[in-house]
Amino acid sequence: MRCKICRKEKAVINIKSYLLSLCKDCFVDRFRRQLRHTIKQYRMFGPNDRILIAVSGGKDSSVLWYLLTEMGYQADGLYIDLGIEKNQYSLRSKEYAQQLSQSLKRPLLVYDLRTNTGKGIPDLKGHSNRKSCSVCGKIKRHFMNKIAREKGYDCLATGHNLDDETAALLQSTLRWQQHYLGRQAPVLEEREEGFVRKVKPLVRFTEKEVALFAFLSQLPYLEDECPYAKGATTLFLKDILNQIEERSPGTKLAFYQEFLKIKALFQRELPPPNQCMICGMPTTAQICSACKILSPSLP
Ligand code: Q46
Ligand code: ZN
Repeated sequence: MRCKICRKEKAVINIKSYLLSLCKDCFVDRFRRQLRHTIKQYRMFGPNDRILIAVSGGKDSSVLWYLLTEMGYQADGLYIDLGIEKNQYSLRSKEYAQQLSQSLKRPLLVYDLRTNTGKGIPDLKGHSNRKSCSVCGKIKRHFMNKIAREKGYDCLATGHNLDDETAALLQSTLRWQQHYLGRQAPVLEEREEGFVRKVKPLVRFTEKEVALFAFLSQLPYLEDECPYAKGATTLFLKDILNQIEERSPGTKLAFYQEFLKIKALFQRELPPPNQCMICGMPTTAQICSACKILSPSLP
């Protein structure tokens, strides 16, 4: 099959939702253009902003860091060492993050959970994998926000792609969780009370597109899943969405984009948060969820 744009080269991908087959060069060009467009469309950041990228050693955050650096943004990396020893997961993912930092010549901040709190995710996890991910998600969000604020970054960028966003959207929709629906967006504005601005520049790309970009650009990244990912609800929902996409190409993008048009219906004025009695970070309770996880004996 020939590329539909240049009509010369052999196609490497068939994007069914656009009825578009593309060769290597046309695919990576289009990827870059779409990323620029997304950043502009949602006014994610400007050329003078300092961006902190949550880097995991995986494909999404690696592609994001690589491209933002190539586009001339001041983007530094933040790697949170979760202390996951199984399959040497944390050790190996950190090595990939460090390798990318060196090749991009951009600083990588490393926050070691075990050194700083005395506990890694395996020590904090509950009885099931589902519990590990929910604990891990809260801990990561807490320290990413804290570090981005303390170091004075203008925004925190994550590598969430269209598959991640539609899986989260499906999960919230199935239970009509208005609080989550009201807060799901490509940009979460900074709130004075201590939440840094959060942006997701890869929201338009499927996991498959990001993986192909990483492969074609020969970007080194850790292909293994986290050992706790097995059985996670998100993977199950992604699988269902992929089956729907297979039968009806374009559904994922439409699901997400049409949701953004009606998202205001779910937005609620939030009461000003309290300051956590332990760490001072914003929380709706007296003690934030991260401090509760780290000190389970607290009330
Ligand atoms: S790192 Fe953490 Fe993920 Fe591992 S424990 Fe679950 S949430 S799967 S992105
Ligand atoms: Zn706290």
